[in-house]
Amino acid sequence: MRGKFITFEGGEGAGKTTLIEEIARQLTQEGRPVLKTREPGGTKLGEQIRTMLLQHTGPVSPYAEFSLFLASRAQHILEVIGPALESGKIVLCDRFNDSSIAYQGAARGLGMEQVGAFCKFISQGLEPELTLYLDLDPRVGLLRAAKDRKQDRIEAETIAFHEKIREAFLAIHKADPRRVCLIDASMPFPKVFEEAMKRIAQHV
Ligand code: Z5A
Repeated sequence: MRGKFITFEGGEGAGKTTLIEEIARQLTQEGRPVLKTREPGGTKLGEQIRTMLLQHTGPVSPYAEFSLFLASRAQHILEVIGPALESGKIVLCDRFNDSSIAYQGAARGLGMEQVGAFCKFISQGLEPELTLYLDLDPRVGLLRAAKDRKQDRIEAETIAFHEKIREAFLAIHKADPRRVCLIDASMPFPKVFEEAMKRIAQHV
């Protein structure tokens, strides 16, 4: 692959979307080819799956939920991420395998290792070379997210659920600090951006 695959992870309202926008603007200004995308979503099929995952009312089996995230990812790699990397782009992706490991593996209780193994299979070994994990107290993140819009099905989970997600991301960072860089997302946004650009400059 000629491009660079960079993912952004964190709990609700940590600032991923805002950060990706700014990084894309900066890299584009520098004349670099950039593609912004997100999970679940990024393709027509993936966006339909996203609506099902976030807006469905009534009980959802954690296995069904996980399978839908994987389906969205497989299509995303085929249609968007793979071709962009082949053509030499810097792909900035809002969430990827680490989200499945944290949300479905840890918080939904399917097991981080098990979920990790399925993710590896579905993503056919494709791994980000850099992951920026925005670490934030979930109470603060949920308040930030609530300012902009109505809560979705996953955001509406208990605070204990969101705390498990943070613990899982911290464990993922601890297990692979070379790939997964932790950024303190409680800092003012310009500091978060500066820190993120420093990390990215080491890779692009
Ligand atoms: N999910 C899963 O369970 N399994 C999986 O495998 C995958 C995903 C791939 C996707 O929804 C959901 O799917 C998500 C995980 C789950 N859970 N939920 N719900 P999403 O994409 O809609 O949710 P999100 O990724 O958490 O997006 P978000 O809530 O919009 O958060 P964000 O993108 O990290 O934050 P933001 O929109 O950039 O910022 C939120 C607000 O904070 C906004 O007003 C900003 O101006 C403000 N902000 C940003 N940075 C700062 C700083 N530094 N200080 C103060 N305020 C700030």
